[in-house]
Amino acid sequence: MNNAELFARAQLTIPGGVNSPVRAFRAVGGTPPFIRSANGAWLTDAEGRRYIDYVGSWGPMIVGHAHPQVVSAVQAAAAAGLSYGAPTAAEVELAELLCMLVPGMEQVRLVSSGTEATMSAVRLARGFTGRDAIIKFDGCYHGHADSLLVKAGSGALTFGQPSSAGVPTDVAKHTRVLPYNDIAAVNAAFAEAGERIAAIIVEPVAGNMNLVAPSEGFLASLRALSTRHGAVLILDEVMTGLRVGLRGAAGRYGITPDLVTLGKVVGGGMPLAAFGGRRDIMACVAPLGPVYQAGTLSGNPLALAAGLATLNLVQSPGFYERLEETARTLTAGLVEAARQAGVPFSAQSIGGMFGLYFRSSAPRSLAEVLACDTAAFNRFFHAMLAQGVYLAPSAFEAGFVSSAHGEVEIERTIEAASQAFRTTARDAC
Ligand code: KE4
Repeated sequence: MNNAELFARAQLTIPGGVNSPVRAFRAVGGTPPFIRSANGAWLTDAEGRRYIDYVGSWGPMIVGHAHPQVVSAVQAAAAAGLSYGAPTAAEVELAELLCMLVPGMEQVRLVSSGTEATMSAVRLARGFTGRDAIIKFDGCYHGHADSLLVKAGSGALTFGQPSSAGVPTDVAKHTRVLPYNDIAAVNAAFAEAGERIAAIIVEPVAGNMNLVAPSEGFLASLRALSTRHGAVLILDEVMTGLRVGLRGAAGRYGITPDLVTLGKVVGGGMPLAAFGGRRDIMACVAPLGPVYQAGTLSGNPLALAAGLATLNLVQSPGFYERLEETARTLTAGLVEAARQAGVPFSAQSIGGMFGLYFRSSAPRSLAEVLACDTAAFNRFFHAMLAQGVYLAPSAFEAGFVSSAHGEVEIERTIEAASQAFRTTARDAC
C-alpha cells in the first residue's frame, strides 16, 4: 500500500490515522509518509522514498536511527525477557549515571513518557509544598497531563483556562500561564500569590513553539524567585536534556533546578523518561513518602538497554561539539540559501536542536513566533519533503540533528533548500 492508501486505512481505526496528533500533517497539509524503516540520518517510507530526517522521532534519535550498538543492546535485553516488574541492576546503573550528569539530581524515578515525568513532578511539587498553584509559560508544552493543558487566562495574572476539552476548570484554575521570557510577569505573579505557588515549570530552551532561547537572566530570575518564595523550580528537560549538551540546559546555563524531567534522548527511542532532583523532595515519593507515583513498565529492561547504550555513545569525547557544529553548519547554510533567494528567513541552533523562522530575526516570545509567515513555512516544508528532506511538519516545532548527519546530508539539505526557497518565493506572489 502507498502512503495515501495507508493513511486512508489508518483513519478508519485510529483517530486522525495517527497515535500522536502532530504526525497527521494537519498543520502543513498533505499526506504523511508512513515510515517503513530508518537508518542513520535517513528514513524510508512505505513507497521506498528516502528522506534525510530532522525530526529524529522528536528528539530521541541523537545517535541516528538503528545505531548498531543500541540495536544489539536491545536485542540482548529482549533475549533475557521483556519485562519483569521488579528491580534490575540496569535501573541502578542509569540512575547513578543521571545523578552524576544532571545538575541538582540527587535521586531519580524512571517512568515511560515525558508526560508521566512532568505530571509526577508537578504532583510531587504540590505534595512537597502543600500548595496548589503552578506557573507555566505560553508556548511551552509539557505533555498532556490535565494541569499542563492550560492556556493563559484573560490577563497574565488571572487563572488559567483549559486548552483541551475534558480538562476541568477546577483543575486549570490552579495553573497560571505567563509570557515566556517575561520576568516582570513572573515577579508580579509572585508578588500577588507567592506563598500559594507550588512550582514553576519551564522549558529552559523552548522547543514546542519552534525554538525560542531563554533571554539573558530569565532562568536565573526564575531560580531566585523560586528560592525566595519556597516554590519548586522544575526544569522540563524532556527535549533539551542530553540534547543541548551532556548536562542539558541546566548545565549549559548554570542553573540548578529543584526538580528536572527528562525523556526522549534518555531512552534512545524507547519509552523511557524520568523525574528527579533534590533528595528532600524525592523523599516524598512513594514508597518513602505520601506522593503516589507508579508504573507497570517503569524501568523496562529494553528501554534501559537503549538508554544506556545511547548515553554511552553521547559521552564519547567531542560528541556534543560535533553535534553543535552540524546544527550550526546547517542553519548557516539555510540562512545563506534564503538570502540568495530573497526570502525573509532566520534560523538558530542550540546544541543539537534548531529553529527555522520565516521572519527576519529569531523570535524571542510566542507572540513573535506567531508573527512568522506560517504559509511560507508550509510551502517550504512541502518543497523540502518533495526533495527528500523531512522537517518537522509544523512551524511550531524545533528540528534535530544527530551524530549520523554528515557532510553529505547537510550539503544535500542546503541544496534542496536553495530550490525550496525559490519555490517559496515564487508561490508567495
Ligand atoms: P511525551 O509524553 O510525548 O513523551 O513527552 C511530553 C513532552 C514533555 N515536555 C517537553 C518539553 C516535550 O517536548 C514533550 C513532547 N514533545 C513533543 C514534540 N513537540 C512530542 C511529539 C508529539 O507530541 O507527538
